Amino acid sequence: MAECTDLSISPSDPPLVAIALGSNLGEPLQQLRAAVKVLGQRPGINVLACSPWYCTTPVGPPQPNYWNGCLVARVQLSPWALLKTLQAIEVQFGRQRQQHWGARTLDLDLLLYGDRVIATPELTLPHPRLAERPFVLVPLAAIAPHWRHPLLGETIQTLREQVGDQGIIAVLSDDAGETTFATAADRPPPEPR
Ligand code: A4P
Ligand code: MG
Repeated sequence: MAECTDLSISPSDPPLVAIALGSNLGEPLQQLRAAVKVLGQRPGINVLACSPWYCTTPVGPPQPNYWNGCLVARVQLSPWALLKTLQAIEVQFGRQRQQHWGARTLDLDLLLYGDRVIATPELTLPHPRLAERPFVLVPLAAIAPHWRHPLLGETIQTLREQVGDQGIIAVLSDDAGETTFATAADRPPPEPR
């Protein structure tokens, strides 16, 4: 029998993936929460953790502020099948691709798929801009601080500390049915390593 050298696709250990969510059109928070629910209902996707939601200043052309978050899931889909699923859900939520980095009702980016490295225009893993974006690293570090970037070798927490808090305006947590809201400055400092 052929040996399975790619542990991330071992059937007994479905791979962990990290997905970034963003929205700045319509009702962003409602859309983001609904998108998490829809994702978790898809066959082969088991959502394990979802970050708080962060209000962030837009990167790109002038447009409204974003709400951003991240989730971690176990999946029984290939990276390409998962990307197709994410794109279908974006369309379901009224996503229209009009302008590069322009405003959108829902953006779902595949950030990490285990430790897979893929370099094609259709799908690049890890996500090519993951390591430079506070609006991705701050939420991801809240739920997956120890995950190591497969190319850079650094943990998400280290990368998050390197980029800082620029553009993070506020954080909103849905934990235990309660919503707490704080400006970024209210957050406690990171624990010492
Ligand atoms: N693609 C390749 N790799 C991936 C991947 N890992 N995940 C391809 C998702 N898609 C991937 O994506 C463009 C193409 O990338 C697709 O054909 C896909 O096959 P898209 O979703 O159609 O377009 P996009 O999202 O406008 O492009 P892009 O370059 O992915 O934009 P980003 O990087 O997602 O940036 N500011 C704040 N504060 N918060 C935001 O969330 N988002 C953006 C969009 C800009 N500014 C922002 C935010
Ligand atoms: Mg995108």
